[in-house]
Amino acid sequence: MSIVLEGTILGEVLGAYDYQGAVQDVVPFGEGHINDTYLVTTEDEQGRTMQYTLQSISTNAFKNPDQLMHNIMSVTEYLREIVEKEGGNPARETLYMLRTRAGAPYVKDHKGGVWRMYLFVGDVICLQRAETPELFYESARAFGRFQRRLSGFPADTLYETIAKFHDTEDRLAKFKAALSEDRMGRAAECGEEIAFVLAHEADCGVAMSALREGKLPLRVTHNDTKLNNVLMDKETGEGICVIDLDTVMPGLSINDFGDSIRFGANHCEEDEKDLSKVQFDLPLFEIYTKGFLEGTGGTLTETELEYLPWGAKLMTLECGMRFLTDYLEGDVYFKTNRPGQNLDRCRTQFKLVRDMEDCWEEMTAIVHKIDQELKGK
Ligand code: ADP
Ligand code: GN1
Ligand code: MG
Repeated sequence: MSIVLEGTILGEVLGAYDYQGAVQDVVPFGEGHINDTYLVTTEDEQGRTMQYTLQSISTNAFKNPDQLMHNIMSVTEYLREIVEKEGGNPARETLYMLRTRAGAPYVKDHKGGVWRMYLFVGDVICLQRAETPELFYESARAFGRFQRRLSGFPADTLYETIAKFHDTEDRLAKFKAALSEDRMGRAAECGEEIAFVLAHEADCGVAMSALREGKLPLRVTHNDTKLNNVLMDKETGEGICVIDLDTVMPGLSINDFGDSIRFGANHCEEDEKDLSKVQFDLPLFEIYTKGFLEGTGGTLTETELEYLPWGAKLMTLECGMRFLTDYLEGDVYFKTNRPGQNLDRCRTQFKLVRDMEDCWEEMTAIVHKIDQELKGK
């Protein structure tokens, strides 16, 4: 039995594609903060079912869909070749974007919405929290491997899909602009958080200065390495497919490392209200470091290794600043489902930054120890 989609936007969009079978079901899916994702199930005449991911891309976040989809098409095609060469399974180890009947990489609906469709990777789990250290380790290997596999990709052919995405100095400037405008009159209730940002002004320049000085290389990076952006095999727990490729562009390896630590090296929700539950977990930091360095396979420079703890701290600080900026601006960027959610998200991030500061020496020592172990020293 197929469902009736005539006259709906979903029907209009699906009509542009040559998927297999008839559509049985379309359901909202996933817990991303940016795009709207649907799982589409179809069935052909022989009763075989197929599943697809249909996604409407946030045009608020991503201003140029042509450039965005150019990046994704070229990166996924490249990854397919690399995975094949390495004897892997390209159908599971990288996303496969469908082209429309007209050969385009995306569809624009009559209201201006931008949509893409890709094969759904089945028999996987997608975690919102590091449920076990082993799964966190597997996610680290997958993100590290992703970066290694793209190390030969020509970075200058990629567009910057969000300008200055992880430019923490620019994020600070945007925060200050939102604060001085205080459009919603919310600054008064965020005194502590505002003071926290201002006390960390100098930190915001650490990675950007190292990049300008040529100490840190620009690489092809993912830039959004949350645990729920990697699919893990349901049976083996292995991290198999890195998803959410909208922000793949030239960037810093320490940020890919750092964003995963920010999201995964703790046991709380990103918007936890009870800050006593928000604690940076050093053993998880160690486990992730091990997996990531195994995955990157010796491709990181000594300076990148030295700056990994900075990646963790800066991605957490920056993300907290972004949540706070969005709160001050009226929750216009990150999806929210309750009032005050962006402020709560900001608070968890700043608590994690404080925790990291408290164990900075241990973090540095862990990176050094694991690096030495992997180099067999
Ligand atoms: P967002 O930018 O909104 O985070 P994502 O591309 O990360 O968008 O998709 C949102 C969620 O949808 C993911 O966290 C994941 O749970 C699910 N998802 C997306 N693509 C796939 C896929 N190909 N296979 C399985 N799950 C997927
Ligand atoms: C967004 O799209 P999603 O939910 O994977 C955001 C990240 C933030 C993250 C915070 C394009 O990630 O930068 O770190 O929320 N993505 C974009 O949870 O802004
Ligand atoms: Mg996502």
